Amino acid sequence: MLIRKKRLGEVAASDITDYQTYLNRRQFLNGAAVAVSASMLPLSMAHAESEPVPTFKDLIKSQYSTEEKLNTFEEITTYNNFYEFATNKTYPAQMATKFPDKSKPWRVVIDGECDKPGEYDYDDLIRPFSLEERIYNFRCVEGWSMVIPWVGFPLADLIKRAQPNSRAKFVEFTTLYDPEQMPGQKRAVLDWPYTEGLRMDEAMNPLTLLSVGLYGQELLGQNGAPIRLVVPWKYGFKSIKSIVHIRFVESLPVSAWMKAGPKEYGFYSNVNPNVDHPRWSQSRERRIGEFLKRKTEMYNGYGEQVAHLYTGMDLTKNF
Ligand SMILES: Nc1nc2c(c(=O)[nH]1)N[C@H]1C(S)=C(S)[C@@H](COP(=O)(O)O)O[C@H]1N2
Ligand SMILES: [Mo]
Repeated sequence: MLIRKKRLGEVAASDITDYQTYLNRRQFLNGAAVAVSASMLPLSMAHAESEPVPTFKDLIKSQYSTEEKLNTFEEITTYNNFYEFATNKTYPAQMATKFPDKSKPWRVVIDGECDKPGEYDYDDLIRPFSLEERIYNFRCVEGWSMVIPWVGFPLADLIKRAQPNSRAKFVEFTTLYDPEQMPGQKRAVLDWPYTEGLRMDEAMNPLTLLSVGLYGQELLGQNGAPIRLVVPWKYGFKSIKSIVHIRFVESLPVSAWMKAGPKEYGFYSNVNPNVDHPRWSQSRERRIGEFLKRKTEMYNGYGEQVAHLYTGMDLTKNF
């Protein structure tokens, strides 16, 4: 995949029209919804009631954005993976409508091998960081993919603020553990809470984001509100949702998926069409909304930005 390089700060007309076209179409659908009762509408249209409010304004498309066609807001918010709510793809949207509970503060702890650890309320955490780069990411997971206009900031910005020390080799992330809010955690499908990890250089790569929104509005529960990771050259499960803890560590963090299936889920999980999952081929993917499968690209098309991180490594061993 070609990533069109753009100078920072350059605003293309399409950056604005993507979202404006979307809003106009929503308005039209809302009009139609008055005539037909919501229960008669297909799921995607019934969604018209929860109209996105563009919370984030004056967003500028990042130089790393792809020009590929975006998936729709409906697709992105109704086809999800979020085991804390359900193990299928459609229930998280229905189960996470009240998540996270707005009456509870969302706290994020940053600690481990760093000079400036801290515990932040969500608003304080994100306030210092610019949200003006909207990155059109592209995830590819177990045969499906989407193109999503994430709103977020580079994880590197937060890492610099925390000032990791020389022992910090990896970053470990942890999702909220609260079975009352996340009923899936009452079942032992994974070793809760969900955890993930990145090597420090992966975490510092400018493509690695902390995302707080998509399509100009705050993240919905099913997409990992209020803050989640986005690592576009890795399989989807690396992009951990609803983060409450970021920790700098010396040794390789064992993620929830590595514990669940060490032969199937490695630490790196870079998108690689040449290395199959033990139970399925990873050479092709279905872009949600398309009928025919397309070829999966090495590093999900981001090789130019990330291949250097893995030079000299055997990618069949370090899967
Ligand atoms: N905490 C948590 N994070 C998670 C998951 C999960 O079950 N729990 N699923 C992962 C997987 S497998 C995928 S494919 C992506 C899906 O993100 P999306 O629903 O926003 O498309 O989230 C990832 N992050
Ligand atoms: Mo996934």
